[in-house]
Amino acid sequence: MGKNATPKTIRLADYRPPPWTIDTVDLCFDLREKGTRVFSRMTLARNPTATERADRLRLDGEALTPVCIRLDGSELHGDRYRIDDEGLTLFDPPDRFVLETEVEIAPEDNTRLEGLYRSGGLFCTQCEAEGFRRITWYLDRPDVMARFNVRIEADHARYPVLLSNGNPMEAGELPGGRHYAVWDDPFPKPCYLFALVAGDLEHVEETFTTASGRRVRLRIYTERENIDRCDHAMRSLIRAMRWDEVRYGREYDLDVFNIVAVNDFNMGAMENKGLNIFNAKYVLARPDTATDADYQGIEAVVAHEYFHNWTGNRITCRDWFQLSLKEGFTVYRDQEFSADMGSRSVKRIDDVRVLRAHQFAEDAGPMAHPVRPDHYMEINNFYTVTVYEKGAEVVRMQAELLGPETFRKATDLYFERHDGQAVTVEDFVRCMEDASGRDLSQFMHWYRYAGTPEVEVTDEYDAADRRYRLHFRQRVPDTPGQKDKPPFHIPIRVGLLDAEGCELPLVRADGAADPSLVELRESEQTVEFLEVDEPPVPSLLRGFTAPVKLQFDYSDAQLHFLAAHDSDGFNRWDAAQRLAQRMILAQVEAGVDRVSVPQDHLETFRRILERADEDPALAAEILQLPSESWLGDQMDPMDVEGIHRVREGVKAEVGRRLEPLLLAHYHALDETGDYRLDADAIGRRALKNLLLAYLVAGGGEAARALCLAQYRRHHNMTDVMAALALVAHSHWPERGAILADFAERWKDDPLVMDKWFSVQAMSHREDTLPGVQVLLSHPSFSLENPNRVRSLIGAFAAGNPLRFHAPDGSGYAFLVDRVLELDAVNPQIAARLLRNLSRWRRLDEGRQAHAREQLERVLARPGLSRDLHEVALKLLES
Ligand code: 7ML
Ligand code: ZN
Repeated sequence: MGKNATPKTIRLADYRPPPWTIDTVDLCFDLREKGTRVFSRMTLARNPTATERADRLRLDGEALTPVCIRLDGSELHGDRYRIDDEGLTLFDPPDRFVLETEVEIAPEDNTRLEGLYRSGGLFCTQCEAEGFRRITWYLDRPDVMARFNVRIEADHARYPVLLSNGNPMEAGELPGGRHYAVWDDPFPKPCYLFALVAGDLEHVEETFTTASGRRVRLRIYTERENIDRCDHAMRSLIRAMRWDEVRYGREYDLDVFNIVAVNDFNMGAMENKGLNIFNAKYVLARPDTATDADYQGIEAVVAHEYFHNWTGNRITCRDWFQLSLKEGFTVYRDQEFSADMGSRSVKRIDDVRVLRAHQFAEDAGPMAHPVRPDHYMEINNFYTVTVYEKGAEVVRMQAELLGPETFRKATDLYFERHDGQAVTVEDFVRCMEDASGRDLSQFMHWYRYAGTPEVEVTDEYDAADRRYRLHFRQRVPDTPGQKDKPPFHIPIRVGLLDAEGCELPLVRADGAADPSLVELRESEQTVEFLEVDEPPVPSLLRGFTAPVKLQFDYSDAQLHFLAAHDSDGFNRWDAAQRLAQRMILAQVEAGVDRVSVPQDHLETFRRILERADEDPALAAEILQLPSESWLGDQMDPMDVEGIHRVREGVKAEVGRRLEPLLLAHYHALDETGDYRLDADAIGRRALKNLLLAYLVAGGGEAARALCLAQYRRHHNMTDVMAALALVAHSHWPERGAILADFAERWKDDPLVMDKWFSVQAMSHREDTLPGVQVLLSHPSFSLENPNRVRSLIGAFAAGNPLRFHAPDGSGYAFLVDRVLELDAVNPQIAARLLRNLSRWRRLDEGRQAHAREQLERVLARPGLSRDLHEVALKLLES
């Protein structure tokens, strides 16, 4: 076995400041198709705040071929240093010195897509978290912040564009058809924010004038053939820049801001200082190639990466355990930005849907970890929904507790106090405390303990005293390595509705300043409301103010009432979801032969549809059934087939019973004129396509004709994909021809072909897995491209519970075959893919046996990557 055989655990408790710091680093890249060289010249100084006096300095470095090492100008003697697989050790270095090194690297062979690699005809980088060590020897840790100056040399004809961080300083010609460019970044930064791009790229350009009058040149670079798809990303960037000025008082700080779209990228995008690198999926959009969801994704990711300039770059993380300091906060910021750009409740619903479906599952499974983990083997495995989405919820709760004005004061303080520093979650929370005068020590539990708190609520109405009481009881479940947790500090927004559905005024017995905000701190707590003239219906956890599972014994009638009348859009949706879940799970558990839908559900459905004009996007959210995987998470063990059968049965029954109504609304919502991308048009398409899905499930001939016509009209990609997904599930004779038509139109467009792979991988048909097997050899597919892997293999494993969890274990065997192949190509992607097995303990015994066998097969493989090893181990240990 190789160096990865016994991965060691890194612990937060072992954090020590670096023994030396790096003040400046000058890099020179001699880019070649073969034999790329990296020259580095760094000035180092002993760190005065180091806790002990070290006699050696360890620099990280992997897959580097040494050429030369010089210290203060002289070639270093062989007994002054040692090189191994993971770095360079200098013995007895001086207190201050200049280290010059030269290494050779092989970006052309780098399929891991970490460090410097080739993507198509480009050179590009991805350094977060620990990719920089694959470029040169360095203190590859975020608390070492240095000033970078970068010179790039490359063939002029093949690589006319040479980019790095900061401001462009100089460029010119070199002998032999080569040229160079020099970039200087005036802001000290950790090396994970380093970036370089070289290639033959086109760009679009705009000028942005900041609030204080600074002019910034904005550019988005892409391959020539995609230059007509950059508009939306550019407009999103400008909106994000303005929003950050208004909402947080944050201005951009360099002369240029560049975005590059690349085809081969492990994640969504990366916030490198002044040079964001993006997965092309989150830049490129045109109405005929991108869906509404794609457009919204681009706006959110562009904003997310831009917002990192302050939350991540100007203020960075002390160590990787603090990852949520930048990611949780930045996700919160991008969520609020999107909420301001579109419909706030719809955005909240979408975010909570992701949180509940993925983060709650993570928190309840073998990979559960706190928002701030205290140990890891491979940091790449901790870019999780817990660190990101629950981390965002934890920031949101603090904003909720402080209120908007105080929260703004607190963030102002954070930016002022910590600008230019590498800090911790405690530093952030201390700013919240200092700005508000509140004690948030109990609140810190949210960072420290894993597991989703469960809050049980009961109520009591006292007619004689006109008092209404809510009794709360909270419990935080045990998670791997953490038992018997103390009660959390939980903000719960509430409202009370009278029989007409009107808000009752809230008068709190405890005189709370904000009577609608309940702050739980105890395991059991009661809140009393005064002057309540009738027994109210409580609307609890409005806007989902805390990432908890809230239990209240609502009657069906109360839920129907809330779904129709709650002034909180989020809770209208939530009530409808609870009802649908109840109805479906009851029938799954009863094992009914004939699925039915009660009359009052149809009535609520009708009522919401009839009022849908006010907010079609919200109506589409409310009328959507909970997903199979969410429903599965509510059962123990989950009944994969039962859930699928009943959920489809409900859809079909609604489609049949409401057919005329659905058809009428479908036609009313259908776009006649030009395609528009505003919130209303997006909402109308979402609702229309949901109705189409119900109609097709109902099985009527009219629905099928509508669906085929919608595909053939090719009006916009949202409508095309909605129709194509329904076609892909179907046994219609046209299915083959339509899928072939789509592939023929889009075979040269990889991002669109990803959609074609996904709809086939997610098809309910029994022949889906063999179909996916065949698609592995499609000319557009490649195991080396993460987007292709996600769209075919990831979509099958994550988006098709029925076929992935086939009772014979074939889905698991297929996944593990691919994971093992991939581990040799791209360990990060392999490890992510394997996580699709993390629910395996929640399945029946037969499926568990198959899953265990496959996980054991992974662990038995010699030479596993650290990434995959850690995931397989944790999944089996549970
Ligand atoms: C989250 C990112 C990474 C990993 C991007 C990589 C990032 C790390 C990077 C929300 C929106 C867009 C991208 C991501 C995401 C997983 C998710 N610093 O900016 O966080
Ligand atoms: Zn981020």
